[in-house]
Amino acid sequence: MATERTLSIIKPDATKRNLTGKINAKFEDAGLRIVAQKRIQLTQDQAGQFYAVHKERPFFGELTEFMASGPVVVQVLEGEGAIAKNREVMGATNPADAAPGTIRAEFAESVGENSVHGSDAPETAKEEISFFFSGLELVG
Ligand code: DAT
Ligand code: MG
Repeated sequence: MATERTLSIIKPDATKRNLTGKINAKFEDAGLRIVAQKRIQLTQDQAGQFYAVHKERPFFGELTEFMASGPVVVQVLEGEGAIAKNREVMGATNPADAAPGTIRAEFAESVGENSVHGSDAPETAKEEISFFFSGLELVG
């Protein structure tokens, strides 16, 4: 499998609880390399642009309000099959369904406040990485 890059976000529920290091250890233990990372505060409008694909969903307002409720850590993870591997380490969207040992099983508070985001396909990974990072911030 090819080396890939994916966009990860450590969400406000996790940054508030000081879990960035514990979550990053899960990525690194799974062989994912953190090749870019920054802590930022999104506006609700920016969160809405990022999650535009969900704008017709009933939880869109709740989701964008939550994503703007505190700092997030946005990061680029790299590795063999990084997109699928990251989704595996994250666990299912709803923590009640997440496999034991996954980030969401261990740390997520609810389906909405579920600690992490990860891109779901090569095309979205590319778009999401360029949403947050310029070429200069990404070492080749
Ligand atoms: P994922 O983050 O696993 O890719 P998704 O793309 O379906 O999940 O949804 C994006 C985010 O929206 C998800 O991480 C949390 C929120 N969300 C999804 N379903 C929800 C629901 N039923 N109620 C509240 N928030 C929800
Ligand atoms: Mg998704």
